Amino acid sequence: MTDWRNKKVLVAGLGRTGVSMLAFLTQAGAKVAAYDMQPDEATHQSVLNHYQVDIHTGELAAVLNQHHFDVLALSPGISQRDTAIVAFKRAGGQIVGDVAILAELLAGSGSKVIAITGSNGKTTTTSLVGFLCEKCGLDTVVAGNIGTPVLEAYLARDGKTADVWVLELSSFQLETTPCLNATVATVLNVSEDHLNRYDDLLDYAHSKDRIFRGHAMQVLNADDTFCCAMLRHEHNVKWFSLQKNTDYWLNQGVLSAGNEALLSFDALPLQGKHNAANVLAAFALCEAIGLSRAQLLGHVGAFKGLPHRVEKVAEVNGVTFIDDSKGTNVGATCAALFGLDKPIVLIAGGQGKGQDFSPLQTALRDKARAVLLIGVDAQQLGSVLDGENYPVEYCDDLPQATQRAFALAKAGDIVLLSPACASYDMFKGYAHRSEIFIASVRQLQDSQA
Ligand code: UMA
Ligand code: ADP
Repeated sequence: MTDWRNKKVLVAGLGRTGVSMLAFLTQAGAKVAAYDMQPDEATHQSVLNHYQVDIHTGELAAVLNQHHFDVLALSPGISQRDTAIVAFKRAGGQIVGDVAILAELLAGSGSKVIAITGSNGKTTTTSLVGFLCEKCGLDTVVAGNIGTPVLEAYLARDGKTADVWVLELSSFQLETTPCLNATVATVLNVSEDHLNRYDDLLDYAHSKDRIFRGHAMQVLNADDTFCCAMLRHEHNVKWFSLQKNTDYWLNQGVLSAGNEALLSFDALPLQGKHNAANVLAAFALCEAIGLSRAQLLGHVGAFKGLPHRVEKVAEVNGVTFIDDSKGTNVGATCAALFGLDKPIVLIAGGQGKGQDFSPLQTALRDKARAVLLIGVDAQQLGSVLDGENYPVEYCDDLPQATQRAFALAKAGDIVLLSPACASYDMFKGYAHRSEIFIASVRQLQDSQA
């Protein structure tokens, strides 16, 4: 266990993670300073009110050159490839992240750790696993990329151990986690995202693969080439699949464990086949820590899914409106399209993050009634869909796209908002984008009443 006393630590990034690391490290006796290139005004003041620390701003390189630190405690939003950080490491400095600190604290505590990453489905699967663990009577902590930083959750326990920690981990958080040693871990899938921070898809996949370091049992997606390549022969492994007869699979609409039928996916209040994959992974993870199949089957039907993730908003004149504003990359939107079995008018576009949009061609073929595009990278997305057998139109904003989608849809169709893009060019975030979509649908409903 690291002895933090008198270690000189610079906490870099004063978002939620940074503040939680500051709180933990101060309590652990480290000599802490903080850095943020541009701290939020309220956070800056609140940190000064609670801690006696220097807060550095501006260029990280200048701060690291002017002061001596033993350790840099990095927030996930800051890449270790920053030249100042590379130089710091080369000079013998140590890098640490909040998940690595938690892993050390939990070692030998008796708590089980379920760790979940993947390009898509992390939050849904983490919430479902947390829900099932709680319903099965375990003292459960759910933390990580889902929202509550792991050390904030740890400090809130005030020394009380938990039965199980369910951690949603991003590739960023895994970059600073040398060995999580989870009880069981999964990479749900790998598709393009965050490529501005990695050399290529393989580099990004490598960072996700770090989740298996230690003795973790593996839960792997048999339908995903990257996940298959993550198999470690010395580890226990369980497979899940939407196609193949594996440990947990979807057999003609029935969630199954090998040859045992568990329940029909249609009986669950979740939309889209990708959610069947999330449920199968959740079963594998929960059974790996000893929860019984009978108990899990008793509770899974009560999980309603999460907002803005393939969520039904309303039906207007036979047209179903579905909100998948959290579909912020191509892989997510493809999964949403593949998982819905009706003709679709898709509303997409926003900030494309440099992604390759071409997988959307196949996902839309034979299924799209029309595609309506909005946002800064609309033309880039549209150029990939040129020459397909459905109309592609450009709209000024989301309300206009929603109205136009309704005009083009036929009774029995779905209007799906699944942008495959980030939202920040036009909205405050994906939840704000949903709000505008839902308000536009309500207006349509009123106009038809
Ligand atoms: N900052 C710098 N220098 C930089 C970048 C950021 O100083 O180069 C500063 C910013 O000015 C800001 C602070 O760092 O004040 C923000 O830190 P952060 O970006 O690490 O964010 P946190 O508030 O600590 O939130 C992080 C995760 N954010 C990111 O990974 C970007 C949250 O995931 C996570 O919920 C939280 O920790 C708790 O674990 C968000 C996210 O978008 C939801 N994650 C990505 C995703 O899901 O795709 C990975
Ligand atoms: P994450 O936390 O990884 O962003 P979420 O559970 O929030 O994942 O889901 C985000 C979006 O990803 C959903 O709106 C849906 O479009 C898509 N999605 C969810 N689960 C999966 C999955 N297992 N495979 C592919 N796409 C998925």
